Amino acid sequence: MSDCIFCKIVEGSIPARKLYEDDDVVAFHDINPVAPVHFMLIPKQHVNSLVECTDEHDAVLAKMLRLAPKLAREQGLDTGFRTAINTGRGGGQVVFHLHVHVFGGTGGKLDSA
Ligand code: DGP
Repeated sequence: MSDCIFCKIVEGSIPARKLYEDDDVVAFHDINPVAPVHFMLIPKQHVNSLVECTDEHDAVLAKMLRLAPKLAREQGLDTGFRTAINTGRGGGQVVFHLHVHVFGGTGGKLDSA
């Protein structure tokens, strides 16, 4: 998707503070963090949201969820973290490229995503 900002981050045409990358997934820090640590995991292959996911996305969805605790630990979130997948306009989704938010570092006092 040529007008997708997260596809541009995948391609490298827009800079991002990446913390992880492999053939399927990229993780980078959120530009508007809501917590001391706030990054997101995205699939490299464009899919709008969780609603559009099909069987072919099972592997990358599992990979993102399994990477979340590993990357959270690497970012110092030793006591836990929160995840969020905003889905659709009604779910607060602003960027229509599937992403898993991971955030923490506020000592359990997070009350918004
Ligand atoms: P959501 O509401 O779940 O669609 O959140 C989209 C998030 O994406 C929001 O927290 C801000 C972040 N974001 C938007 N544009 C950029 C960008 O260009 N770079 C980075 N690193 N994050 C972005």
